[in-house]
Amino acid sequence: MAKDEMPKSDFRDAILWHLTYTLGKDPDHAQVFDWRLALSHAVRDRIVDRWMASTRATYRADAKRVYYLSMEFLIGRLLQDNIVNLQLADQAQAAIESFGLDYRDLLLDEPDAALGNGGLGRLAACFMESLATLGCPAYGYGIRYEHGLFRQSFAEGRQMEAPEDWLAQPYVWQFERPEARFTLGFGGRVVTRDGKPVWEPENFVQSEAYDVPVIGWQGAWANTLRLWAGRAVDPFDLGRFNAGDFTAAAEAEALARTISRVLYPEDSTEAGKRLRLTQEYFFSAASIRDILRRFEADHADLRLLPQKVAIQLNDTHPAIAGPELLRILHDERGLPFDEALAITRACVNYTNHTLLPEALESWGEGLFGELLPRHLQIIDRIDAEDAKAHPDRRNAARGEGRVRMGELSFILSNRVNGVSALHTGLMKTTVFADQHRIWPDRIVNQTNGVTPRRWLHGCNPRLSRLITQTIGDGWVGDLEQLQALEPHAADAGWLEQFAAVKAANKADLSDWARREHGLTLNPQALFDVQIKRIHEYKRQHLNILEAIALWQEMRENPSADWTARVKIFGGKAAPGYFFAKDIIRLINDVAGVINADAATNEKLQVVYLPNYNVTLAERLIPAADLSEQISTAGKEASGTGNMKFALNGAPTIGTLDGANVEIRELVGPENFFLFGLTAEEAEARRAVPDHAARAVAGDPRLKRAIEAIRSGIFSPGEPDRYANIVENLTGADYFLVASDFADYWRAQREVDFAYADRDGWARMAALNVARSGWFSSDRTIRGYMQDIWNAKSLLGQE
Ligand code: CJB
Repeated sequence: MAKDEMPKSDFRDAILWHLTYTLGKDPDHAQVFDWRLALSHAVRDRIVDRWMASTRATYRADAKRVYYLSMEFLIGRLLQDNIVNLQLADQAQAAIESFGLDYRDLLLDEPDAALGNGGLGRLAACFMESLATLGCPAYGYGIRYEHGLFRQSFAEGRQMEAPEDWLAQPYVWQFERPEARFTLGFGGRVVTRDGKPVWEPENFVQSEAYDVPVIGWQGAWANTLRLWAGRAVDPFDLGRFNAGDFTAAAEAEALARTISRVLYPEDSTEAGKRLRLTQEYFFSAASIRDILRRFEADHADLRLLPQKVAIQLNDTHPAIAGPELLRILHDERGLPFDEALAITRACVNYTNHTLLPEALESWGEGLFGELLPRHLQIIDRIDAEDAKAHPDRRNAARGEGRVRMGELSFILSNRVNGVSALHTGLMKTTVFADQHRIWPDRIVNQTNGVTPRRWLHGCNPRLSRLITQTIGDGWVGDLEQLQALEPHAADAGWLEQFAAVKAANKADLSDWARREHGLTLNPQALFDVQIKRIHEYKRQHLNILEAIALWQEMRENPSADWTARVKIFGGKAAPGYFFAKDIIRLINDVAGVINADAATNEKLQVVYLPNYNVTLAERLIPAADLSEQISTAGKEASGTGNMKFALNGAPTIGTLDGANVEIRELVGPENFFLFGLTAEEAEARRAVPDHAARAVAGDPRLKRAIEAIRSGIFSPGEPDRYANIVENLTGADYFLVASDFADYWRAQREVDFAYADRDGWARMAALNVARSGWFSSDRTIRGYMQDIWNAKSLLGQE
């Protein structure tokens, strides 16, 4: 094959061509890595045509574009996702196998792009895929972190963190756009010129764009995820270099690159650092400039902006985009302030993802004013205009010496949304009660969703095949069609096939766990899985307490008919969150003791898999029997893992929190293991003095489990290792672990009982699948398009 004969139609030839001419490798010497890159290039070629057609169609229609601004996009691997969406799986597999290679090995060779911490970042990635699937013209804007979320390992049970390095290899999915640069200012001062305020920044950096195309289901449409990297305005100081000061010569570049160097690993807590605010302004300001550049290329009248632009703030991290847009409209384009404010507000919308007070961002006005002096003035002016219109308003954006990003985002938004029905209701009565009183139409709900292409079709090929054999393949693009499975859940023959799928997935997971971690899992046991960030409100410590109590009871009563269980944990803790790190160590210590107990270890195992990430989730969820969603009611805004488990046939044990409430309504209360206080009861319980001590005193099982931790049997020689946890559980216990323990225990024994009836369990699991179609992120995005963005699909117009 010659270079000028780039093959388009034959996929196998296209791979060979890229191996030879793009990668410069002789097929005889190519490694898995080379073949994976060659395959990726061949796939990418097929995306590009559709990508350009979509962009052209958007320009032609002069359509409204949606801009999704997010500090995090937890993408994971893209090769399989792209192959699945282009429906190239069979061709790709056949081609790769014809070279004598293992197709799955190739897919698994790709590193995870972990540009996010957890739910919020993964939601953004699911949304990008659904936006493309629905043909909604949209751009994602974020940061191209050189290092994504840290790699986790354990040393004597303790979490160790190592830098993640996804860009150490060529990233085929990105297109560098060196021409799309903006120079952004920081610091300096505001002077008055001709009676007008003028910001004179002191420091400058450049933002450089990298574009990742995002292809929708069946390749019908493609959008762009544009990630910004920091670059110096003058990359190199030749004068200093020639004078011999080599370090100083490269200083500007090093500083600029620091901005996009690493993802902050805090999840649901406020980072509050200067670099974080710098990152936030950096990517928000670059995005706003890009949005305006695109708009102004075709429109002269800025008042048309809200008809052509919808901006979504994914939490408050990009909140500064609002004041930045206002500043440009007013200071640089000369619109009157009130008009600039009205236009900004008509374009911007804000999604709240948490009500935890420690996660609500605010900045000291000193730091804020130093970095963004003009924005501070603008925020004051917005507050002043607002106070004029609503004299009884209480929550200004600036107050008590701080700039409060939630308040700011609310004031500057057309719509504000929560991510589950319960969470949206709580927004109205708690954190945003005052704003809701003034603007009763502004808060709307959009319950989260997950993309079925990745979270069922891609990650669970066996179940996907069974579903398609049963009801056809329309469900992949229209998940509510899963309802058609419902009659089959009453058919014993079909249920047997369904149960065989789960058993095979569990066997796969067990094989992998043996190969990778030397673990022997009992595939007959119930696989009970809790995977998510480690946080007190998510209550992994409730789960491990139950494991301890169960183990104690098994030892006491070894001949009873126990349902065998493997409790599987996965998740990272923020490096500075010491309580969460203690929980990790406790789980590992407990696992060590329980797994070594020959009297019980056929019936109970505890496993903590390190370095939980998107890929591990794709492995675990299809193999799970039970989904642990046990947060303190009122604290988990939505959850999205809960949806993935239900969709893959793992019933939930859970509280009435976040989207659990909606999952339970849809799958039916008889197919969901409910326990625990409601959000309202939880609030009331906190007011009871000694609520934890009372709960412990009233529950001998709980008491004995806590005593075991206190005694040091899990930390030989160091009985105080978990003094903090013990003290918390018996003292303040803000997250009500002790209060919910007895009911959690009860629900777990209901699970045991239900699982012992394998046919009944398979039916329950199948009904979870059949009734989870509503949790597609396609449904969520349709909701945003209709209720928030007023954006239209261009499918069929490309
Ligand atoms: N969430 O992942 C994060 N990070 C935050 O800083 C705040 C919230 C999560 O967002 C998810 C997507 O909406 C929710 O499902 C989840 O409940 C929430 O904790």
